[in-house]
Amino acid sequence: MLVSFSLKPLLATAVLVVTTLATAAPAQSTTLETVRKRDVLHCGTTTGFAGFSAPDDKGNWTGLDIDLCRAIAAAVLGDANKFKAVPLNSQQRFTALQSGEVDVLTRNTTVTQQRDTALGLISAGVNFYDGQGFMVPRALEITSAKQLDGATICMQTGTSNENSLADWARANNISFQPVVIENFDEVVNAFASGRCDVFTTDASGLASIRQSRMSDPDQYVVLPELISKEPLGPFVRQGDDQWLNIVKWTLQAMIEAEEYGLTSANVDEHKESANPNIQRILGVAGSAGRNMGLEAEWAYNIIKQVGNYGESFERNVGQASPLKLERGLNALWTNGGLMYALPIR
Ligand SMILES: N[C@@H](CCC(=O)N[C@@H](CS)C(=O)NCC(=O)O)C(=O)O
Repeated sequence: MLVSFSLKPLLATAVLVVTTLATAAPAQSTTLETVRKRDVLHCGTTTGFAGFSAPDDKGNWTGLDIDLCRAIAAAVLGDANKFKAVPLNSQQRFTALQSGEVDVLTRNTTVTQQRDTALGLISAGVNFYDGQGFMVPRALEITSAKQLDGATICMQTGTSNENSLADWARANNISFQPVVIENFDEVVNAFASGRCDVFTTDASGLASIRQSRMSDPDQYVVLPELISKEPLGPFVRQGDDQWLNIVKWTLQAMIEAEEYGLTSANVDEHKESANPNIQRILGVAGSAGRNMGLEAEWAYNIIKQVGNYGESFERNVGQASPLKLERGLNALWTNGGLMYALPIR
């Protein structure tokens, strides 16, 4: 009894302190509020990966992943140019998102269960379905990954490529010498100078490196085997569902615009469309924007200023680009691919 008597005032003070702290602590801003206040979206990108996220000669960032960043800026701030690319190597990217240095990661990041759960981060969709492959100098006359036993293999620190390669090598009884380097330019140079026989990463990455970083691309071949699934897409922080929705539905809007044939060139005509689905996408009807705290024109702004997913694909990595990648798995589901937009309704 005596003990409980003497503890009472202490407890009361503790409760008072906790209550005061709780009332005094300013409410934490949501990511949408932060971005609106700053009036610029911060996107985590690569340090320079042609076709996906790289600066051009004038320092303007372009690429498929940059278009996603621009689309989020268009949806949230009404202006696709209100973004800042924050270059991050593979190792730096997750801490930069965790710490709030960037609002979203739009950078060839594979969605894995671990990254989607254990890092305090969460996937907001897939904007490029890929797989891990190998590139070798033509002079080595290697035609299949099965011939890689004993090879020296270059890759970058902090990628899913390290583990996938180890798993594949073990399963296929292949021994190899890893050369793991943190800096992207250094790993590319190590391969170009012959310090390793093989470069392994996502097939899209290999195509990009071969085309944009090798002095004579014809001297290199990408082997036919893909050893893993690498679904690449944007990530945000856990605990901000509104922001997760905004990033997720920005990507869906780009894909759905392609499904309905809405392009940057024709979207204005479609504002008069009698199709209720198109009316909802363009904000002429329904409350899609309001549901996420955005203007009714959020998706119209994306399509008008950035274009639909197919336009972005062709311009950056497809037939109108140096990479000339096939749509493959990234074609719409109606054309045999995996791109299937969740409906905006
Ligand atoms: N998709 C894989 C690999 C992505 C990745 O970071 N690839 C390297 C390619 S070697 C890259 O983009 N490097 C560019 C950079 O660090 O700036 C992952 O998410 O771990």
